[in-house]
Amino acid sequence: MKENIMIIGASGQIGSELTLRLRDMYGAGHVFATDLKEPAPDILESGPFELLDVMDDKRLIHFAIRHKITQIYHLAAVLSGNAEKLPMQAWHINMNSLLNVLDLAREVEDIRKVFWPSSIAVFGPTTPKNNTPQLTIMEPNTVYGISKLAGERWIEYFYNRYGVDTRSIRYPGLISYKTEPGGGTTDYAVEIFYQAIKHGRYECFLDGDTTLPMLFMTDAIDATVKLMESDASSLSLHTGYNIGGLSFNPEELAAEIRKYIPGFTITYKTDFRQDIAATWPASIDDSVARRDWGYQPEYDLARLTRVMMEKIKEKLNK
Ligand code: NAD
Ligand code: AKB
Repeated sequence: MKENIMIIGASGQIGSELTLRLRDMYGAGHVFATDLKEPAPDILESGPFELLDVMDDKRLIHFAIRHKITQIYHLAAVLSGNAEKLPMQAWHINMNSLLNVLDLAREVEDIRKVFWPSSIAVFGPTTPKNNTPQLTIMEPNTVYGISKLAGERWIEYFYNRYGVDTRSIRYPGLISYKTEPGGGTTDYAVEIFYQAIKHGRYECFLDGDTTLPMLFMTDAIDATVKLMESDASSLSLHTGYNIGGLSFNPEELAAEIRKYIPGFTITYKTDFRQDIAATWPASIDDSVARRDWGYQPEYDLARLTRVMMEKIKEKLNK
């Protein structure tokens, strides 16, 4: 059966790269990008795009039927930093958008798989901080984390109750050069490169020793596609899979950047996002993802920094 894939939130940090990868794999005409806002020109030019609000359940169902959609990647959400500014609105968007998509998949027979990203934000202050296990104490105290944990319970419920093939990854902070991040706590690890190249200095909103799990976008996209392509029989989980990769703090990232910009300085002025980061893991045990579907990240901190420096310089010089 030919796949027709719908991406919701295609203009964001992940969607702007995932859409292009899926178009390479499935053919541009089979990957339908949607978002509330216009995407980058390469997405507009390489295949179908439509402005669509995921909260509009009627348009969603018409869209899915009209394009004979078989898989959905639902990426639209309010991220951790922005969610703390408007908690009720963030809860409404994060939960009801997911329920709209799950209900759509339950009703429309052609839709066979749904990908919805979870986050390391599902963990909280009582979770073991180092090498955080797949199954552990989860008492998140941010609205974003609570919505991700509730979302994980819902996707598993739809799998068990209605047979919707839901798949999910608990992404760590994602680092990329194409599209800037959309209001999270790990955003510093992208901002720092732009500020270092433009001004030779950066004022960080997290403390220098705040170690968090991070991943380069190429590894995140590879993991997503690998999970979605895996045989259903190999998957032992239909909640979010832990994936690790890198763990570093602002001080260590700054030291790596200094290899390219020796005079680079970092100063610290923490805000509410430090309190969020303090509740998240420092490193992740991803042995279940490695076992079930062969997760294997490739970028270390040195390689990630080299690519980010090169690509952001190129982008700023254009
Ligand atoms: P982003 O903020 O960059 O992109 C989200 C996109 O969703 C935006 O383009 C936005 O316009 C769109 N959107 C918002 N409301 C919408 C609506 N009502 N209808 C349609 N589109 C809407 O986010 P991202 O970083 O690409 O994250 C995508 C998903 O991955 C989210 O669920 C996020 O929680 C999760 N995630 C991201 C990271 C990360 O570091 N980027 C880490 C963990 C989990
Ligand atoms: C955020 O910081 O909100 C995201 C995430 C880790 O979920 N990058």
